[in-house]
Amino acid sequence: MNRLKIAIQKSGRLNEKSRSLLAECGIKFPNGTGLLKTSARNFPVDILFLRDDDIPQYVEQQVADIGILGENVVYEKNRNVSTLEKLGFANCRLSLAIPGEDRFTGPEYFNNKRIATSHPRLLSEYLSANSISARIEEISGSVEIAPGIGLADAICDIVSSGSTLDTNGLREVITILDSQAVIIGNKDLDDEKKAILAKLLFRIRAVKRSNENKYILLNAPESAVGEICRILPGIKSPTILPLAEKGWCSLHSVVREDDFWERIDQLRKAGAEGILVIPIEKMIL
Ligand code: PRT
Ligand code: ZN
Repeated sequence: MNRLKIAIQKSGRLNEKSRSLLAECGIKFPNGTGLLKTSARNFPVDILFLRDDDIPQYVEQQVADIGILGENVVYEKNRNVSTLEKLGFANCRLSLAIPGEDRFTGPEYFNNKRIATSHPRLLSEYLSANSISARIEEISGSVEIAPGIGLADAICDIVSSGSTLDTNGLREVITILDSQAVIIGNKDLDDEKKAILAKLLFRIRAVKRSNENKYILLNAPESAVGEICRILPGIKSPTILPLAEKGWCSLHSVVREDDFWERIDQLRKAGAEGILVIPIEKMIL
């Protein structure tokens, strides 16, 4: 029986989330650290643990069939692979940052400067698209210390909260790329592997949707139901059940995590009471 080979990061920021995503998809595999390869017990997949930088090449060459990694690495490595699904975690951006005290005049600031980065391809694409001539100092880690030790005048690095830049007296001035974890795939999978992949993506989408949405229950006077249905459209439309108290009903629906608080404010204004919000375990449309 054919098995789909999934590459995930061996250790680092993506490791735990990648493992838990597979676990939430009901895929059971041994949890040992230090493993290079393992097989799921209840789903036809093998899991390879690799450095994220190597995943695009391995997927292109079909050492792995699919892989989970940051978009920044996918674009930087520029291999012949397809992006199959955005996963909504490990959100970050690739940005240019300069010493905090420097005046920033626009992209031309970088003319004739030395910029340290571990993303030389993306940086050089940005520089040529903006007709800037700068020197790229490629380093593999701790990019943020480069200006402090005199290796570079500025940096191009991954930023998430911005606190690393702050600590190192640097200021983010231009975002080159927004990134999140994605699944990439080999372009020539056979039909059997495609079928396993389709099953896996179906589960991943259900997990992703459940993380992006919450189940909401509330009580409301019947007169407010029309307005509340406009605020909470639901999957098809909200479920409405009568309450024992005359003139009142209970409404059940889903609400998106990202505009959740805004919706709650609108619901309270519309007359909703006793609002309960519950995590969703899986969401299948
Ligand atoms: O060993 P391996 O090569 O597999 O791992 P790695 O060291 O190359 O990568 P790792 O584990 O650090 O990051 C993996 C992926 O996580 C990256 O490719 C990004 O897609 C994503 N990601 C999300 C981040 C961050 N957030 C992040 N904050 N990658 C790195 N950082 C670093 C950044 O380089 C900087 O040093 O964190 C610092 C900035 O963080 P803030 O919060 O202070 O701004
Ligand atoms: Zn890496």
